[in-house]
Amino acid sequence: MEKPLFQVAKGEKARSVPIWLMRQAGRYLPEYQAVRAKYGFLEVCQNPELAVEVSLQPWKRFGFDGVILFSDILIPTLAMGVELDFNPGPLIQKPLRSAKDIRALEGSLTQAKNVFESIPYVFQALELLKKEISDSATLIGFCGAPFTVACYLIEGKHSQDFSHVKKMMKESPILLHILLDKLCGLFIEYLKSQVKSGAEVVQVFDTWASLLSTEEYAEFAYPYEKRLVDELKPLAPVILFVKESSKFLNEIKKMEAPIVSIDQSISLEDARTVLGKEVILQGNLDPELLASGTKSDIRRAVQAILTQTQGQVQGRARGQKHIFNLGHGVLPHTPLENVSTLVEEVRGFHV
Ligand code: 1CP
Repeated sequence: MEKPLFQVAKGEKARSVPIWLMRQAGRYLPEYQAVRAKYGFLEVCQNPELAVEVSLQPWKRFGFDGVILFSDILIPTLAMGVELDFNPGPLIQKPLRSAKDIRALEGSLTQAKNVFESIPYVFQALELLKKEISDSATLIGFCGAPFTVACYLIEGKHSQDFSHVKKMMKESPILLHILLDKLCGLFIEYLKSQVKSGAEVVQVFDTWASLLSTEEYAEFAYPYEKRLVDELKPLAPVILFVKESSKFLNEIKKMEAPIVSIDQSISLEDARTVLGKEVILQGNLDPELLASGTKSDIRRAVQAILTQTQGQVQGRARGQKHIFNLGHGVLPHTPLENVSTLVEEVRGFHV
């Protein structure tokens, strides 16, 4: 059977508009909370059976077209010896602040070349997931982009002002580039191994590129995103997510990523005007509207998005180079019935 998400991701026509949600597994689901009441977050990520169970929860409940591996963007840094915990966001024991810290990491990175053997549970989980979902949904792998992961490694945790990252950008940009380059090499191997283990589409998350000016984006984020996209796109469709990407769309256009995820700060129509006809767009319902809106707010917002991407223009369908998603991840306070309403409304739209 043809899978709509995989078809659209490959640039083919599908019989329906595919939908999945960033952060579709997680705290808003009672069945996820039940697993987390028994196991720590890292335990779930490192145990293939638990990771599979949690990855499948949103698919079983809502019937999304995609199943994303349950893990975190910091997990591959375990392969380079980073000491990591979560509460609930990432906590790094020894933040990287100096040339010495980064040089020490370089040694571990050389050893981490074989990411497949260093963190086998990720790839085992993908193989199990592929067997479970086979032709019923598309399996999505992912990694963080080097800049976003470097932010956590340098700050040590979520930061309000990212002052250490900004300091490194100004005072030792070469050091930052060394770190970004090392992470990029690791993530290319990581995503290639995910594809070998069954991931059919991969998404690169550059959440904290949103901190950057256009010039800084061009220097510290774009080249590494581009390397990841260039290396992976011959193997699988690649989705690029950059938070607040509207300010970088002219740069992103040059990257020729097959799929670009757009947040709610710009309409998909305007994003397409900049990015061109060929690109596949993902997005862009506001996660806050999904969490706090009424059913009719949600239905109206879905129709507005679908009319932009699927609507008829002078009798000709605009085509469907669109994967329905949110502008960013599902918020923990999102009511389950709002997610059901969203899926129902997208499913009810006839292309
Ligand atoms: O149970 C818990 O309390 C842990 C909360 C949690 C969850 C459910 C974390 C810690 N990570 C995850 C899963 C996760 N993280 C997935 C799973 C697949 C899915 O359903 O989508 C993915 C893709 C991520 C990616 C991720 N982690 C990003 C990029 C995407 C984004 O939303 O911007 C980022 C920035 C992180 C860091 C992170 N890990 C966890 C938290 C709470 C955070 C954010 C912390 C912060 O605000 O800085």
